[in-house]
Amino acid sequence: MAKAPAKRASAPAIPNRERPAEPVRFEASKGELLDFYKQMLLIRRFEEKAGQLYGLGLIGGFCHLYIGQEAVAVGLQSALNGDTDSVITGYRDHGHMLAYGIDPKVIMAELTGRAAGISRGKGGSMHMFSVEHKFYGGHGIVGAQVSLGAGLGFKHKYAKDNGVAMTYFGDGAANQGQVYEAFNMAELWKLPVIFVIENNQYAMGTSVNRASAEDQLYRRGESFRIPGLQVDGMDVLAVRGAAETAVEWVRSGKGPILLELKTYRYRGHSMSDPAKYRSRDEVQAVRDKSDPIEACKRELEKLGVKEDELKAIDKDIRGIVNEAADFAESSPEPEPSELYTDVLVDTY
Ligand SMILES: Cc1ncc(C[n+]2csc(CCOP(=O)(O)OP(=O)(O)O)c2C)c(N)n1
Ligand SMILES: [Mg+2]
Repeated sequence: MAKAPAKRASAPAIPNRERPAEPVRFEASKGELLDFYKQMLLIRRFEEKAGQLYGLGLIGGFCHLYIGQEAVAVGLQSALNGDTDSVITGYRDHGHMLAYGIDPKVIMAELTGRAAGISRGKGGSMHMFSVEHKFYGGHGIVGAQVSLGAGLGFKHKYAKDNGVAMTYFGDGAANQGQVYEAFNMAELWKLPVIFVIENNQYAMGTSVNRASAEDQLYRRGESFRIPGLQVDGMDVLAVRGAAETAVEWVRSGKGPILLELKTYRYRGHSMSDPAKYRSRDEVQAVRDKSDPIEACKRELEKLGVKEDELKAIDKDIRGIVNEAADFAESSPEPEPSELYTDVLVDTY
């Protein structure tokens, strides 16, 4: 049985290594908190719609939803500079794109395999990409994006563009060999990379406790002298606070940092997972006690935001998502001739 998301733990000391500042929970203004709320709700409603479209057969192939993990992408990416900083993740990628301000229409069009999609309808859920938005995928090979993320960090350092590479991966991916090769190079060359482990407690049907000898994943960088912080990934303000610490550390040239975000996914691994490895009660307990959007709503209510205003926001967001779905459904599929474009045909 998975553990409930825990509170942040301090970084253990690495001998002769400066420690990052202790993260402070972000003090958001009402406007900032409303923004976080809207972004998290957009991801949730978008993913619910994607689940429906999948059920209707409008989305094919694999489809991994981000429901439950919204505070991670929103809290972290709100601290980035979209003009300079790059983001890369695995196949559970819709939320990271929405949190980076990419139009829901082109994401939904990609999911449904339409020419207007962000990868021209030829990538689908797992293979979205936008250099323009500094979103570098969307990768189906578990852990592959971590080495690529180190490469993005190398690029930022080489070009002296002051950017950082936010490199997300899962608790399962954290056991992949190439992750540690990337850690070594990133620290050795002091690359500006924020490694983010989204510990949603499961890798497909395997819980983190069953698969990981060291299940305190924020410690996984210690052998490479990369400091780590464990963060409550269900609290958008705690996430944003940790992001501030991480961005400051990395941007000032101190090398990479590792964040472990304790979170939870409510849906199955992908749309085709019946999730028999955990009980409904377990999922319900997290929903009841730790839902990131409900928690944010309670904070907003404390700041005097009224129920009516929150309802109006939900209505607006449902409108945006429905518009994205209508756009996707009414857009044409790629021309058959597109089968032969964007394909590597040379030999090297
Ligand atoms: C190299 C490789 N091995 C196995 C798989 C099959 N696979 C896809 S997702 C997954 C689990 C990964 O879990 P985690 O890293 O925790 O990410 P999450 O799905 O929880 O976001 C596995 C084993 C794969 N895609 N690539
Ligand atoms: Mg996982």
